[in-house]
This record gives sequence, C-alpha cells and structure tokens, in this order.
Amino acid sequence: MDERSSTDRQPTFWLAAAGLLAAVSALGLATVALVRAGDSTMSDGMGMSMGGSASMMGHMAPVSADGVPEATASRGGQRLPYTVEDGVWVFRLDTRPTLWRILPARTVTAWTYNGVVPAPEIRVPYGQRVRVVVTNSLPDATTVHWHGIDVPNAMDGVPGLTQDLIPPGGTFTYEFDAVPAGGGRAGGTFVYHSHFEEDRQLGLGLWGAFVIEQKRAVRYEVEKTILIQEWNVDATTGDTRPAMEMDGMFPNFFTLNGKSFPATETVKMKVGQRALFRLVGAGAFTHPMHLHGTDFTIVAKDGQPLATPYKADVLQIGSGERYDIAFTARRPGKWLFHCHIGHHTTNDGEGPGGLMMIVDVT
Ligand SMILES: [Cu+2]
Repeated sequence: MDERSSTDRQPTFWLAAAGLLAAVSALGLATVALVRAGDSTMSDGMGMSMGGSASMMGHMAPVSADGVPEATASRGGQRLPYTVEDGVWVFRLDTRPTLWRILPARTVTAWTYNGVVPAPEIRVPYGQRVRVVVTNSLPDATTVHWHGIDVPNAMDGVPGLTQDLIPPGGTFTYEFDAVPAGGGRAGGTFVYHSHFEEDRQLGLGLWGAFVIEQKRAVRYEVEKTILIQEWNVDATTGDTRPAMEMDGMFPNFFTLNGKSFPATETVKMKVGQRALFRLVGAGAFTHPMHLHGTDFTIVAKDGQPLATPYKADVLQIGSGERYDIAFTARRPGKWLFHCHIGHHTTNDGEGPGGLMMIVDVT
C-alpha cells in the first residue's frame, strides 16, 4: 500500500514529465544527426574520429558495398608469402573492402588485408628482421599496429602519435625485429590490426595473426591459429555494420577463421595426437570457448609461455587476447569446440551456427 499523499507525488510527476520532454527533444536531435550522417560520405576519416553524435552515427553506418568485389580465395588466415632482401623478410599487405563469404548463402562486406578474412598469417623466426609494405586501398585512412611486438615507437602504428594516417591510395612501410614487446625470449602468438577508428575498422575485420616462432618449440601433430570475430549484417539488405556493444550494432553472425558453422573447418586428428590451438580474440566481444571430449592445457597467454600451464575446459577470450591451448585426442568421435554463449552459436538467431567447429578424432 502506497501511503504517500497526492501532494507528495506531485514533484515526482513533474520530474518525470520534464524527463520525458528532455528525452523527446534528445530523440529529435538524434534523428537529425542520423539523417546528416547518412548524407555524409564515409571517406571523411579524420572528421569521423572527432567525437560527437554526428560522428558517432557515422561510425554506426553500414559500410558501402558499392563496387566491392567478392573474394577470390575461400579461406583466410593462410601464411603470407614473403621475399628476402638483404636478409630482411619483406611482406606486402593491401587493405581493401571485400565481399567475404561466411556461409554458402551469406556474404559480409569486410575490410580486409589482402582480400581475406582473417588476414594472412605472418609467421617468422624469433628475432627475424621484417619489413611490411602496407598499401591502403580502403575508402578510409588506416594504420597498422603490431600488437605485442617490440617495435620502435615510429613503427607502432598510432595515428597522430607515432605516424601520419595512411590515406586512401597511400603506402607506409613498417620495419622491425620480430621480438616480443618486453623482451620475452620465447616467442608465440601475436596480432596485427588497424589502429584507426578501431570501433569501425576492427569491427569490419582488419585483424591478422603474427606468429613469432619459438626457438625451442614443442612439436604438435596438429596446429591451428583460430581468429574469433563477430559481424552485424542486415539479413534482408546484406548491409554490414561494424559489430559493437551498442543498441542496433550487436552482432548476429560469428566466425571462426572467417566462417560460421557449419562452414567452419573440421580439424582432423587421430587418437593420441597432440594439438595446439592459437586462439585470438579478434572482435569486440568475449567468448567462453569450450572443448568437448577432453580438457585442454593453457600453455601461453598473449605470446608469453606460462611458467605454470593450467588445465581448463572453458576459456574466456576477450578482444585482443591470445591463448595457446594444447590437448591430446583421447577418444574417437566428432567433438565440438564452441563458444558457450548460446547466441554466439547461431546464424542470425538460427542454430546451430556461429562459433562452432568439429574436432574429428579417428
Ligand atoms: Cu561467444
């Protein structure tokens, strides 16, 4: 029973009314901003990073699919070829929009390195001098950050801080020794990604693995690098927006190495074989990854081998994180490796889909 008198309620009523009025006004302003953002082109990269509601709306706009070609490769994440110049391993990356097929009947408009999702894997011996020539064929400026690698400051890829933006049509050459930042002496799983308009460019796919091979590496019969990503796709129009933790921007498709289940790769193993999965959180969301049929041992975190590896059967993988997990195939069968958040194992709400792959043990 509410014992307050009607006069007691009046201030509450007027506060509520004022709040409602403010909310309606804000909605009106937001609508104006949305319309203006829709009118502006997405190539005005500098303007969009300056904050404010109009730029926020620009970041939420779908990426243009006009004239974007479909990928010629069906699988991403393959090792990037290189040439050798005076002992330096020279790699070439081209950032460009690509229609990427995550399912037989579903493409996303991705922003890619070299037209594939995930980006090609760069893999070098510990300490190798590398040069990466980046050409920007996006409609927007970009940079590349070498996440977890001991680069000189000028090679760190932070626009306005360590380098100028690479404009559309521009090129920038990065060069450094492949050593873990902090001087780690082992090596392991690192990443490279855009460091400009990260909400948009990372959400559209600009991520790749960078593996510094360990000098005394444990050998595994099966080794996979697995990038976990999310996508926001309008199932009717096919419009792709960068997936973000924000109303209207939440992901409805999820990929392991650029494919949603059942299009994900099946990992084939024989009983007794050992596997190493290099898991990379290459999106904006956290995924509790779970393996059926056996536990696994977490042997490295963020490219650093653990002094005390530990066992688990679910592992949370957040944005930018890398975990190397090792396991032995114990029993024959088709064992699932999947995210434990049910929504993440759907394709636009239809399951099974998304972040699932099969480990097929014979
Ligand atoms: Cu998940």
